[in-house]
Amino acid sequence: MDSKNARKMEAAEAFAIKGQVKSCELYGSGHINLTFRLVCQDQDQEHAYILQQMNHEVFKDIDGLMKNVKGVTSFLRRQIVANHGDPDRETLNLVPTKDGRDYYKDSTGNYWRMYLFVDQATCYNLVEKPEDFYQSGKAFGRFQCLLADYPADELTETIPDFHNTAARFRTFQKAVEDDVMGRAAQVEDEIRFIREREKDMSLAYDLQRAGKLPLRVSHNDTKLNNIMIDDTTREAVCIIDLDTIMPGFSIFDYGDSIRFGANTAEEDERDLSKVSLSLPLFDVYTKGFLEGSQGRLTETETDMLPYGARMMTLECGMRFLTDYLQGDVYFHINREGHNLDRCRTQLALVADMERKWTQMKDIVKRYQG
Ligand code: ADP
Ligand code: GN1
Ligand code: MG
Repeated sequence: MDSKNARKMEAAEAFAIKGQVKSCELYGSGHINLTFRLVCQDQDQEHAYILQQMNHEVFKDIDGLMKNVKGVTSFLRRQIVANHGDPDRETLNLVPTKDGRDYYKDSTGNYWRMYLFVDQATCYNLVEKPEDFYQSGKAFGRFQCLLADYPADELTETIPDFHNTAARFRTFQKAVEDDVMGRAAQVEDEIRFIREREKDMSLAYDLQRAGKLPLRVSHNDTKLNNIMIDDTTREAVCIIDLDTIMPGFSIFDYGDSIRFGANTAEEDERDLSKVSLSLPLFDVYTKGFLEGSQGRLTETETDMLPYGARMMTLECGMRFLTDYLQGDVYFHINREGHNLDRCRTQLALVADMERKWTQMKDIVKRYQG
């Protein structure tokens, strides 16, 4: 067994699993953690789990992060039970280690956690049915309502300035200036595109400072593959990837879902002619999100939804380009130039949103009520 496999098995065995490990394979398409599907055999029964090696380069305070996950999942579990739902499927459930902890530090200093595997549900990278996207809008809108009563002061800010786009821009400028990989000359068009939009980047925080945009406990990473759609009922059954739950803006939770799910192409599509904002998908998600939010959003928040979508897309494109310039040190890549491909889809999508700006505004107005 090589050392990576040995560590994975060491980690799996540290948790209170049922039966013997049968298989443990890489799983999913997340960009940050290393995720495995673990299957254990207990006599004639199989039990499946998600085993994750957490990225402690990205998340510096693993203990604080895991306190957030534990706190939020316990809080959600109580609400699901009160509503007669299925708490083993409708929220993430941490599996404790054999000595009763929420995570495990292995012999080489890596951090691991385990969740029950949510079966018969799928995470999509592209919307297959518009109804699924409507359901995910409703679920993310509702999720923010559920978290409205969560004590925000108990949350650790797992990545400071996570959606502070102006701060992200400063990091981007520095990456262009340093140009450690000698790649800047090759991406002048993309750099110019981003720089031309600098003035819009601080609007959300400016409004917040002026008391016009509330900070809310939000998910902050609401892309379609962070929500599980039930294979039978086609309802959004479980919101996953809770690493970035912290105070943020509702418009950015909405916006990140649009960025990923209302794109007619995948996030890393190389053929940019396939990239566009689908207005029908924008429409159904907006409907779902506003229904799920149950009238809790202020007028300014609703007015700012299209801005949230455009800003999350621009910010994400800028983050991919920053990482490309810095040598692909943040997002996992599977091929040469992967982060540049991702950046280009995001910038193409921003350009299309700018072309469709009036229609986006009109759709939001229609559901504003
Ligand atoms: P990352 O931060 O790297 O995106 P995620 O927590 O989103 O990691 O997990 C990566 C993928 O693993 C998800 O997109 C999903 O496909 C799968 N996954 C995560 N948790 C579960 C779970 N409890 N049950 C089933 N699949 C899961
Ligand atoms: C990362 O962890 P994952 O793959 O769900 C990233 C998001 C980006 C997204 C782009 C902690 O999300 O912020 O929007 O990639 N998560 C973190 O696909 O940086
Ligand atoms: Mg994820």
